[in-house]
Amino acid sequence: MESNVDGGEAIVEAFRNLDIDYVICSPGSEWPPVWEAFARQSIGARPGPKYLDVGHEILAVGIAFGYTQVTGRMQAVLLHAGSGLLQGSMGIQGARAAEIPMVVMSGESLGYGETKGFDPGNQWYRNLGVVGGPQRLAEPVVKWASQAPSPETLYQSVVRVGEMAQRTPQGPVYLNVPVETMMHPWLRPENLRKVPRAPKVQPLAQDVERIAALIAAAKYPIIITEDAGRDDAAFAALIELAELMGIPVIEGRAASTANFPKSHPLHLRSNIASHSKNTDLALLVASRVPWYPPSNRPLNATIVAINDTPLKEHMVYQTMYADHYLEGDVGTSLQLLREALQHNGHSKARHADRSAHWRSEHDKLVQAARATEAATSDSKTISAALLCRTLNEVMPADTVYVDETIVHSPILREHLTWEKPHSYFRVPSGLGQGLGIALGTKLAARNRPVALLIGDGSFLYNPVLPALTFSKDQDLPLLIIILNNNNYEVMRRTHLEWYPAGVAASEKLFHGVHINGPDYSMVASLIGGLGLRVDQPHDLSAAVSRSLQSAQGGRTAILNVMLDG
Ligand SMILES: Cc1ncc(C[n+]2csc(CCOP(=O)(O)OP(=O)(O)O)c2C)c(N)n1
Ligand SMILES: [Mg+2]
Repeated sequence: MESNVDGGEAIVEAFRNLDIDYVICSPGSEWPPVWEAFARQSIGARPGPKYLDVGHEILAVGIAFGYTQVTGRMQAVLLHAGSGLLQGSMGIQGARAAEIPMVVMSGESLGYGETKGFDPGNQWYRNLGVVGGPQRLAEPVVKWASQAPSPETLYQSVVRVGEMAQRTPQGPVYLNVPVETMMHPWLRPENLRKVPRAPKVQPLAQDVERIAALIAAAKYPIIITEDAGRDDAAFAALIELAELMGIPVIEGRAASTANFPKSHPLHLRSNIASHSKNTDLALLVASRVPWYPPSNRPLNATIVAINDTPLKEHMVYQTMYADHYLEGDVGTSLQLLREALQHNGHSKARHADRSAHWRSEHDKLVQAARATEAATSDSKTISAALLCRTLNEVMPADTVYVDETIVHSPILREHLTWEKPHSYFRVPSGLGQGLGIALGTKLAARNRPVALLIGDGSFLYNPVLPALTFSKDQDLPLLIIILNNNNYEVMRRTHLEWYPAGVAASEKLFHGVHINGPDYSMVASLIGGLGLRVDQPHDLSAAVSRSLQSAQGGRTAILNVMLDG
């Protein structure tokens, strides 16, 4: 047994055995026991997670989010008391919705300075206490929230939250660790072991056979997906199933990632409505909100939801009108379906006609998109389509795009090209998370260029200075491209749509849209980065190239692109 260690060591030891790579902390005065354990880890040159200090909670949560999104590996986030937890709660809520496993912890003091020989600091008595404990604040945005019961149970409590976070549906789990519990001596048990990762779960064979039979019998099957590409194996399995049966793949409006190669002949972009009348089988592959309003479903189709957790507890209302469910790991389910169909005599050759038909539809859609991009050639202003065209020309094929734009997001999804999984990530709802998620993405994918595409309003909502500081300090250069229309354009469009003949429309007197921002690119100079503002279409390509070079050379670039709307 190791002597002289306390609860701080128990926590870090649990992180080691949970295989956590990074402990991302927005500091607070409860954490000296954990810092002491990290100091011991450094001095002893022991293997273990790397500790990172971050200057804002949204950033800390976003970095963990972005890293896990790319690697699939759960990380730990340490926040401060109730206040830091509240500050980070928008990001934690985003992680819950995106099913990102995460251990989130903060502390409280239970002794209020009355324990002989230990003063936690009078701030805990004056300001920091939360009636009922900080877990009350976390409850609505995590899977499970509670207090570590005692020093003796602390290690296993941390292990347990880590294990829970990785069970389906994956998500953030919160543990409150009182200061006194962390300061209490801990006798490390001798037989501590690595914690197993959550096993994958697969559907029953008879359910797979039943769905395979539906696919085999369908005349006009379609696949709709939003999240299949989160997992490399599911991305690959989706291609194999689609190719075997000649089924087109359509990405839903809520697609959160790159789910299918853009150039694949079975990729039919995102127009679900054009298939609604004729499809007789809609396979919803990791697709939770395939059509809107929810009742606007394909009426003649059998609907099959294929997902590990098709019914999302974080949603207030959700119906897919599913006739069948295939539940379990998505990649495994798709692979089992393909194997069952192959076993029953299906082959690419047998469905070659259907594949050829969809190839020609795919070609038409691609041509239409290229034509829209080409039409920007002699434009006097910069449109989002021109920006996409330029990015397609200049950026390397392995670029990862992180998207925190609003009105431009559908244009980006339509026009940007990518082929590999993890080439695109949509930032979850709640403006301000883009920079953190982009930094976490870069932390996980240091060899790939990471480009954050962000609206000017969205940029304002981000903790820009802490993010730039972290980027410089941790050598995580980003390419930040601001799609600047100098307003909250979505608010103007919403107002106009609701009141087409209203006073605001006739007088051009809109509220809720005003920004009048500075040249945001200038903040790059604070960290020795490159800042460029571009107004003219003919300057765009060179500006993107210079920004890319800067980021590739280790200096974050901020490119402020003045758009025409
Ligand atoms: C934290 C938070 N506050 C407010 C909103 C409401 N909101 C949604 S979009 C938006 C405007 C974003 O502006 P910008 O990034 O410039 O995009 P544009 O509307 O110009 O496309 C706002 C304020 C939000 N989503 N999240
Ligand atoms: Mg804007």
